[in-house]
Amino acid sequence: MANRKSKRPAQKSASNGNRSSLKTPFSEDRTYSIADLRLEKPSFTIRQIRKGDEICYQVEGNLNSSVPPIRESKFLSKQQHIEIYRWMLLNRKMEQALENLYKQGKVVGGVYFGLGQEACSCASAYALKKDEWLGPLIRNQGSLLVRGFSPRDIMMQYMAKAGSPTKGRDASSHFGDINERNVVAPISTLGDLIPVLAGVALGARLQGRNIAVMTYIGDGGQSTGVTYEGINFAAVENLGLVLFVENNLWGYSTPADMQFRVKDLAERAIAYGIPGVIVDGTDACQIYDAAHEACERARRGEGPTLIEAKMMRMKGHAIHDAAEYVPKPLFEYWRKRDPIARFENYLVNVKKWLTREENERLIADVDRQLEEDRDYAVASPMPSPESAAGGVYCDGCHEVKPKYGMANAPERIHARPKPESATHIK
Ligand SMILES: Cc1ncc(C[n+]2csc(CCOP(=O)(O)OP(=O)(O)O)c2C)c(N)n1
Ligand SMILES: [Mg+2]
Repeated sequence: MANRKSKRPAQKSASNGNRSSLKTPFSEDRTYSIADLRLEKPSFTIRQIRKGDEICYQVEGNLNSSVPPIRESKFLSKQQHIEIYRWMLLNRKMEQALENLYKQGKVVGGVYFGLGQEACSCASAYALKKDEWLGPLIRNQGSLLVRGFSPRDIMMQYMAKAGSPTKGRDASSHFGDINERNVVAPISTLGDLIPVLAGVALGARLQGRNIAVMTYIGDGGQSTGVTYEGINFAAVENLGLVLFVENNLWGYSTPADMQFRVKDLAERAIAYGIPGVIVDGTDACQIYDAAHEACERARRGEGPTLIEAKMMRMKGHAIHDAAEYVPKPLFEYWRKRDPIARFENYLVNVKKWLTREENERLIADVDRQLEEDRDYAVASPMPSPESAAGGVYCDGCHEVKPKYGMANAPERIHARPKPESATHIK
């Protein structure tokens, strides 16, 4: 995937994982390339302008291009397509239910949405094996569903119910499961999940296994120092980190065009010496294929992959933010590229893998599940006041056991591949 031979002439520049000829790991002649799976390359920029006393954003470029088709997956079966579609629907409809619960005053705190990003959350997490690890961010509720949390768990969490994953001690998404689902809880300090997940991969390797570990970082969060440190550590140690850079064009109210000078954030991979891939973040097949190849590379012990998913945050930062600063034509452009509507059209009309009736039944089934889960969550009790001080600090309640075997330091030396195989051109 990312390590494709470039057609461009050799250039002399900094060291990179995507070398075209590898007689030695530090050959003088280097060419670099970033794989790009997209079938459309949006070309517009967002500029800050002054209108009288007001500062606002304006979008310039071609916003009238036609919607691209879904890219055929190299790996997914018909059944797997339908499963991913169902996860995406569940993701979207659960967030709609959460929005309603918030408006009814039943949610404690805010709600964060992944509207427009469902393909990225669901199809990425779908590429992991059950015994591998995921570190989601706050928008990746779809990833949590795929890893086995139910809408009931997530809704109860937002309502701080006694039966929620944190038993009412946190009101949004700071929960994980280190026993069954192998999910590291989101860390609000952006970027910190990256070294933590790299550490999980290192831990597995010390226990004799090369596994894939997946996490996410936004276009805003990727600027943090710890992002660099975490990716670099994973790169140097050839750890199986699969990092999705979710470029949704906004970090709070700052447009991506005002956050970094590189054209594509996947280019950052060049400086880390690892493969970089660009995908259309609204195309579930592209997301899955890039994630699958990166996971396979991780399992072979060949190290990390950086995947930039380009899409658009279709709501404000959180429920309190009406996103008034986003130029309206940008919403219109991305609404036409809705990941669920496009995937539905692909399955029903292009592939004809779902009849209209089957699709309607599937949607009704998702609605029924959500209704049941919402009713259960609403009716379930709040924690008792006496329980407030319990379960805050670990008092030996978390027995941390090796997952894959006993740690064995010499194994690590054998498991770690030579630099050549980590950067080899396929
Ligand atoms: C290190 C750090 N700095 C600042 C924040 C505050 N903060 C929370 S979300 C956010 C915007 C993040 O934007 P982006 O990374 O693009 O993710 P998105 O919200 O678009 O998914 C910021 C600045 C934080 N949580 N951590
Ligand atoms: Mg962003």
